Amino acid sequence: MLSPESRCFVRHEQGLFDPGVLAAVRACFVTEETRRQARVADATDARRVEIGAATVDFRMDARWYDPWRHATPERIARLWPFTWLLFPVQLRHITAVSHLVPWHQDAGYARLMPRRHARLITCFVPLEPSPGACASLEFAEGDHDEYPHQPDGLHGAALAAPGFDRLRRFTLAFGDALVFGDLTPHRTIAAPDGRIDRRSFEYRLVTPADALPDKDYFNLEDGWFVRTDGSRREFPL
Ligand SMILES: O=C(O)CCC(=O)C(=O)O
Repeated sequence: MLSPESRCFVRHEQGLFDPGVLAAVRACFVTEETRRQARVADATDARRVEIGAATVDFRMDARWYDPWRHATPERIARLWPFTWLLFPVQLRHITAVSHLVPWHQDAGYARLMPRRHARLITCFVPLEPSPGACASLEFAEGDHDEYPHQPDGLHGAALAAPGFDRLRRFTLAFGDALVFGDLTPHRTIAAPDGRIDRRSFEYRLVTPADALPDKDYFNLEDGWFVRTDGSRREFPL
């Protein structure tokens, strides 16, 4: 269980996902990637591809929710009361220095959205078989207010002058995730040997009370795609 009040935390969730299910989902990612990353819908999609993020077409796939469908209630309860995933999930395959996301708080990105959730958390799921040997995330510890953000190259929101003194990194195994609040400063870091080649999912979650009307979510507790008006569908397309 998480405290809905705290927006500044990071937790290493060990064994959140079934490694077999995650491996099958990773295989789909690898198989589909080239074809669906070529389906660039517009200029925004083109910018996503330039920073290693997925096109809208690639993000629209029911299989990206399989890791949650197969997670046990006990594991899902670790994230409670954040039980609604924003649809669609973000996918990333970073392969270049320009793909490294600079220091930011997710609240800074949320401000760029036309409609903003009051608060959200992120569940970062690395998809390479040995995540500890791949590019990952670094976090700044402590309590932080929301800082001003500005664009940095192709990245929409970055902290202007990050000067954090207490930094934290984690060594993840396949099936682990990092769960963090939307005021937790973080950035992408290259692998310990300097390589940049990592696929991942970024699931963003809200409490049902913070969900926005006329928007789709995936309800972790029953496996349906839901809206605040009570409607539910198998997949929102
Ligand atoms: O995938 C990455 O390297 C960065 C992800 C990130 O910054 C985020 O999920 O907020």
